[in-house]
Amino acid sequence: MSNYFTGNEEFFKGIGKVGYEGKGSDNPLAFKFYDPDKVVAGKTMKEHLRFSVAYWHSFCATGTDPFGPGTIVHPWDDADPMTAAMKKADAAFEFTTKMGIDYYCFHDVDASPDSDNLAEYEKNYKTTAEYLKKLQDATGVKLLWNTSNVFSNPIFMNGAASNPDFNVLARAAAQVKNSLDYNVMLGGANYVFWGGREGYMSLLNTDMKREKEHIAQFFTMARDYGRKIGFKGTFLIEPKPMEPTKHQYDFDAETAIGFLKANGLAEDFKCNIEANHATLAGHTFTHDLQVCADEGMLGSVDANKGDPQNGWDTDEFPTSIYETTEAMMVILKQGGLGNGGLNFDAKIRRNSTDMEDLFIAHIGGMDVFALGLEMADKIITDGKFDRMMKERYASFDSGKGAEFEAGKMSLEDLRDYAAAAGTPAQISGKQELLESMVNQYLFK
Ligand code: XUL
Ligand code: CO
Repeated sequence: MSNYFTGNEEFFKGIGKVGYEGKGSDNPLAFKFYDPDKVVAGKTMKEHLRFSVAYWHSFCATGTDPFGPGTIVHPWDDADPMTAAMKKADAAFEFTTKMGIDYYCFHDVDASPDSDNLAEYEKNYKTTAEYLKKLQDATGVKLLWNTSNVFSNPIFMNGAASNPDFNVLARAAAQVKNSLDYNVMLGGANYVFWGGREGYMSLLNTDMKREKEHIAQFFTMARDYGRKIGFKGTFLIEPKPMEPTKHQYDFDAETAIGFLKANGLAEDFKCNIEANHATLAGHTFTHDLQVCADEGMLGSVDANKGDPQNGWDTDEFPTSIYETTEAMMVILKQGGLGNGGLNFDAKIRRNSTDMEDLFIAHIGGMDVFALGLEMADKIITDGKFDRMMKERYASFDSGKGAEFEAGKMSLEDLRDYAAAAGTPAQISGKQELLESMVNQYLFK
């Protein structure tokens, strides 16, 4: 088993490399649908899906909730914070290589011990990043993105780039600078900004206009610095409507894209769409994906799911074949994720306490996306949905409809056309038929 990890100690003992066994397999530690080298729509599943492991949920979270302490024990914990960081990195790369996943994502303080003292923070981060580089080189695992956690430390209780205190904003900038430096060193494909505490709880103490201007300035400086030091990847904004603040500024994809365009950032930034954030915003996952795809702004995905009965970010592993099929339809139609990927920003439940549960959760998530990819490809290749969509808008393909689209008609022209055409006939949207057709693909 030693070829599956490079650390000093094996943490996930008794679990080897996860392989594909097919849908008939009873082995919980095998893929049923994800067959990495299988070619679908001209590329292997591995190339399409570009899975990534989230450091924070997988190797840091212990299952704490507001009602009780952690339940999940990490054998890589250590009383000395730097020793713990190295052991955690070993565990992360052991897990990722055993899963056959090519990418990982991390926040600065997931991997490296935080400190209020900037010099100590920087010293820790340097040592950790150098160790991560060694593990990347040894395993071939790559960095999909990193980011700075400028929301957990109490310093950031009033926000980071939106903080009313310039001193805190500068401290956040220091963390972002460090993360960009190490992103370049580690060959990161993207750099993420999730809003953290960039939002407000009450307008009675918040100058919203000024805070948003500060965020735009902050992003501009980060973009300029990143490009200066050779960051060639994509900057990503990860929208979320609420939590931790009552109102997050990057509410949803539409809002984030509008903000980027208004501030001259759309060339360098795209969106990282998280399923559970889209649903918290009152949208579907597919809605936010489609909004981005339509604008050429879909950069990457945080693959997870919420709970339809819960109004918060439960960050569960994806299991819905309907959601993944629709998501993969959007992704395939836009020609793939480019240098983005599917990052499992998902955590095992508080009472999932066996070491193997982390594997089982990722296997389930990868399988449901692999199946979604195959189904999306079938649906797109068959072309029935596209034909029905085209037919629905056919009145704009020729005649006056086409003239309207080309901007060749006035409001008076439309009035005269309506008068001549008479009362429009009812045309069914055929929603139930389309929904049933999806089931025919999934279960035939
Ligand atoms: C929080 C969230 C973050 C980002 C990275 O809801 O999704 O983990 O993905 O900061
Ligand atoms: Co996320």
